[in-house]
Formats: sequence, structure tokens, C-alpha cells
Amino acid sequence: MTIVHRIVRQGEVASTNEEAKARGKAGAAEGLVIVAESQSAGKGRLGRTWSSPPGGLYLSLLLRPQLTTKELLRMTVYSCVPVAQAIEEVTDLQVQVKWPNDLELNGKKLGGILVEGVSKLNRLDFVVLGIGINVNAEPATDKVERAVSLRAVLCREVDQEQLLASVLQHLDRFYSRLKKGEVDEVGYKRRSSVLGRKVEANLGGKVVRGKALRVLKDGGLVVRSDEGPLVKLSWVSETTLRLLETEEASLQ
Ligand code: BT5
Repeated sequence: MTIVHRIVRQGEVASTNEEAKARGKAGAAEGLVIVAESQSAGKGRLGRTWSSPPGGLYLSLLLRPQLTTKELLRMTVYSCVPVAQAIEEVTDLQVQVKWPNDLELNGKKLGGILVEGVSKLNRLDFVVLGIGINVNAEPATDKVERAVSLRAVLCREVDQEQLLASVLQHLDRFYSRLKKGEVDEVGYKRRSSVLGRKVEANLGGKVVRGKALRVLKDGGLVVRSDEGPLVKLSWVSETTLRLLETEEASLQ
């Protein structure tokens, strides 16, 4: 069943994820979408900031799935596919996904996904799926040489409304499948910039180097460590990953 979207458009907000969380706590139904023109405190993982000038697409979708907190990794990782598909549909570009939550163009960061779960009485009450895409604006980040916008690559502006509609449509299909326990493993693999590559993962202080072998259905990334054993990366909020072969492509 498709979700009925209720799109709430805002000018500048601190963070669309925070807006959606506040409304979710107040009882808002599944399908609420907050879209902002810009964010003054856009959030990434691990307390990082998401540069959000006017011209980018910043949205958060409120969902109330029957999932456990552990399953949010799968949602984070595999939701990169429908967002990549939407960008591809609107621009004809080929988008890569970098585990766990990045969207890339030629090794540069084009967008990111931040999934946050809010629990009530020890159960997951709702989920906010936040998406930031650099569309018609260049981000102001300390790693700006590793960031890219659609406008910079295409040398033209992209229709934000068309992109928003496409993102929501693809997410809808993704969510219907996710609720049945299905994810697009083939679509993920085809777009992955990480699989088969040498990576370095920082697991909240512990560093693992090795070759990224596969992404599991639960969203975990399996790495053959240089020491031999297989290591499964799954602690998404505490894990950062960089590619070792080309410094160009090494994003966090
Ligand atoms: C992410 O975090 O990539 C998740 C970003 C999610 C943003 C959306 S916007 C709508 C919704 N509301 C929010 O408040 N957030 C969500 P992470 O993997 O932690 O990456 C963050 C890092 O990316 C930063 O530390 C910078 O190095 C870099 N960065 C920041 N802004 C960027 C941008 N606009 N484009 C490319 N890289 C950026």
C-alpha cells in the first residue's frame, strides 16, 4: 500500500529531522514530509553538521513501521537505492552509494541520509528518514573539495519539485518492500562504490582495514580484514568508513 504524503513546506528551519521528530512525538501520522528551503543546523551522523544553503533539497519523512531499532541499519543502507534511482531518473547521471549512508557522484559526496528512530516504552514509536541532496547549491563544508552538487556536474539547474516527487515515489516503493522484509540487493550492489575495494573503518576508536566483500540483507558490511578474519560492520551511528585506494574518493 502506498503512503499518503502530507507535504509541509518551510523556509529556513534548524533541521527537518528535528521538525519531523517534534511532530511525530505530538502524534503526527505516517507520511508527513517536512521540506525546508534551508537549514541552520542540518544534522549528519555523530553530531556532524550538514551544510544546507538555499538551493539544496532537505526533507524528512515520518514513518511508523513495525520494526525494531536494530532494523534501522537496513533502512539507512538500502534507502540509498531509491534516492539514487530518483536522482538518476531526473538527471540521467549514474549515482553511487557508499556504505552506510552516502550518495556520491564520481567519488564526491552528493547527498546523505540520516535515519533516526524515536522509542516509546522500549519500542520503536516512529522513524524519521532525512535526506539531503546538493541540487542547485554548493555546500559550505570543510571537505568541500570532496562534495559536489547536481548543478555543478550538469552545468544547469535541476527542477527541485520534480526531484522531490521522484524521491517520494521511489521511497514509497522501497518502504512497501521493506515492510515485507525485501530490499533491492542487486540495485545496491550495482551502485556500491565500496564493494571489492580496500577500506578502513573506524568503529568508535577501533580501526579495521581490509577489503569490503558484501553488504548483507540487514545492512551490515562484511570486510575481510588484513589480519584474515571476516569483520561485520553494523554499528552505523559509530562507524566511519573511508576508501584506501584513491584519496580522492575517501570520504567520511
Ligand atoms: C550524512 O551524515 O551524510 C547525513 C546527512 C543528512 C542530511 C539531511 S538534510 C534533511 C535532514 N535533516 C537533517 O538535519 N539532516 C537530514 P554524515 O555521514 O555524518 O556526513 C556528514 C559529513 O558530510 C560532514 O561532516 C561533512 O564532512 C560532509 N558534509 C556536510 N555537508 C555536506 C554537504 N551538503 N554535501 C556534502 N558533504 C557534506
